[in-house]
Amino acid sequence: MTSMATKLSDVERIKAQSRHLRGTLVESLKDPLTGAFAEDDTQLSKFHGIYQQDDRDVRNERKRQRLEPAYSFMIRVRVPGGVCTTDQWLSMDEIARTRANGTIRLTTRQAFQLHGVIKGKLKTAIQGINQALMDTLAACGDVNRNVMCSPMPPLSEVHREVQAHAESLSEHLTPATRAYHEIWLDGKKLQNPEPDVEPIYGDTYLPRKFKSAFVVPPQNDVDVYAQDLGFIAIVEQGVVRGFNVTVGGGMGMSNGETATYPRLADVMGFCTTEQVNAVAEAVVTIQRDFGDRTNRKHARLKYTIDDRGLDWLRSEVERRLGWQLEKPRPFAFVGNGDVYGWQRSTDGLWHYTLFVQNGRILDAGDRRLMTGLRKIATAHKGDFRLTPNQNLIISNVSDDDREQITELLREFGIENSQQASPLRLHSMACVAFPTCGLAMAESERYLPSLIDRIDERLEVHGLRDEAMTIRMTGCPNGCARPYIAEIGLVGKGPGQYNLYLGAGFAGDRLNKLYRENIDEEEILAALDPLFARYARERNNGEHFGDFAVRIGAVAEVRAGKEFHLDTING
Ligand code: SRM
Ligand code: SF4
Repeated sequence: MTSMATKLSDVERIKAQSRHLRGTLVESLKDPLTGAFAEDDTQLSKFHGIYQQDDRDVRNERKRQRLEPAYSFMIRVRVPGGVCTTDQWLSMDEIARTRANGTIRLTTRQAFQLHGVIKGKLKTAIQGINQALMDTLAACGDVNRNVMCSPMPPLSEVHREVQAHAESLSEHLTPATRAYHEIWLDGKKLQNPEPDVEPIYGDTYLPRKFKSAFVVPPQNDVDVYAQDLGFIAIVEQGVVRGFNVTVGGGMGMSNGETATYPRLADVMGFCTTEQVNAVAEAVVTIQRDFGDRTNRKHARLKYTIDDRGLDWLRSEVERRLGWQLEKPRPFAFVGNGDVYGWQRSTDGLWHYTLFVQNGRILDAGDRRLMTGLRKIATAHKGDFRLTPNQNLIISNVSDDDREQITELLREFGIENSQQASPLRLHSMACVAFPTCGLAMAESERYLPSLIDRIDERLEVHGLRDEAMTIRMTGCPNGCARPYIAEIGLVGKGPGQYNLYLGAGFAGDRLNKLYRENIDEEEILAALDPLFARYARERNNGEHFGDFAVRIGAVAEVRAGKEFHLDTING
């Protein structure tokens, strides 16, 4: 028998015994003796958008004092396409201050996260989120996660249409279990008398997490190639003709395990707008049936495709659909970041893309982001869009109201020009310490000061105004999509990072390891000579990532399987 016949992973047992994600979560919530959940429930709570964590800054000290870890929970709130109303913002702001650690985190998948919610406050926090007409179901777990969509401020009609597809797909792939309502909302909203079945997922859901996104060229802001399933809008004369379908993207890998690697998605074919949900359902159910349930490190769609081939996947999709996908249509991407500042859309309204460093909404010194956005949410008549790069768009502002919003941004010290260089505007860092249980090095708390120092080096070489993407994560899981940044920094241990170079500026080529396990001084020493050469030798309009490949600093990576092949270090 093949490796597929080996033992199922333990999470499979937990899912199978969970009665559609119920487990003993109700009992765990009531247990007064600990701030934690029972072990199996910590896996199931993820499907409800809830992660058990502990404060890693005090972990050792508490151990020394023989106290249990300082447990609290992270709550992830789904926001399909990142679109939320000002009322929803104000609710998140209130819940963050009264139930969590007083900050809001905008994620790399256009969702909200709250950190530091203690067990006793979990239920009222979830109920508050539900009252604001949002939910946390399927924000995590082995299911389809928050569906992303390009926020594309300038194109109002196209945005409305593509966003509607994102919402429809999100709805279509939401688990059907009533467990969420029973546990968190006391069954209040329960109107459906049907028995609890999961028509798409089945009793054991997917082998692993699954991610999908819609993108509208030319901006690849959602990083469509990092998604399990992507839909690239083909727009002609302002009309969405359909979508190129991409499959098999993913970032996560494990240190020292070359069988795990980041992989960019392949374009599989083209479908019309009416066919989107059917195509998605076919891909999801194929992954449900063929994904590896024995090894969670080999369980994403990217490995199913590399094991069986793209042609196999396409024909299995077509067999399930009963019709054939069309050939992909031409498209082009120019970058994977956000476009900042005021932009006017085709319907005459205005949108301000606001830089939010690493997605963290809080007041810090003169930059009073949390208070400022609360004031803006109160005054603003349009809505907000969370971007795929951890930023926020103040959306649908009329001519008459634009000045007032600008004034408020200025008053609270949060205008883009008040805070950021081009490098910083193209930066992202994952959460890492102190909440992430998997972090090996700092990320969100460290990248800002490292950028100060890299900016100094860029200044010396006359490159201060160059846009380059830089992304940091505290471990190789890749939550800030670091393997498609021109400068990728991935935590290996306290103060130590792997430096990756050579990704495409549009998120269309993976980077490659350039230096391993280096500290801040070594990072600067590695980058400095490359910046010097880039300033002198670059071609007109050449991006830093392309340059690094052209001069042979790193080899070009053409497929995920090549990611670990020997590096030509310069
Ligand atoms: Fe992630 C696990 C944070 C986007 C790949 N991710 C985690 C956990 C939940 C740690 C854990 O399992 O205990 C982190 C919680 C930290 C904390 O304290 O908040 C975490 N991931 C995040 C967020 C908040 C990073 C951010 O700074 O914004 C992002 C939340 C997105 C959302 O709203 O749903 C986030 N994670 C991503 C992305 C980017 C994306 O989806 O576009 C990736 C890479 C794409 C991919 O999935 O391949 C990503 N996260 C992972 C992985 C590796 C998965 C793999 O296939 O190997 C893990 C670990 C795991 O699943 O075992 C992980
Ligand atoms: Fe945590 Fe690693 Fe994700 Fe950063 S990349 S949030 S350290 S799992």
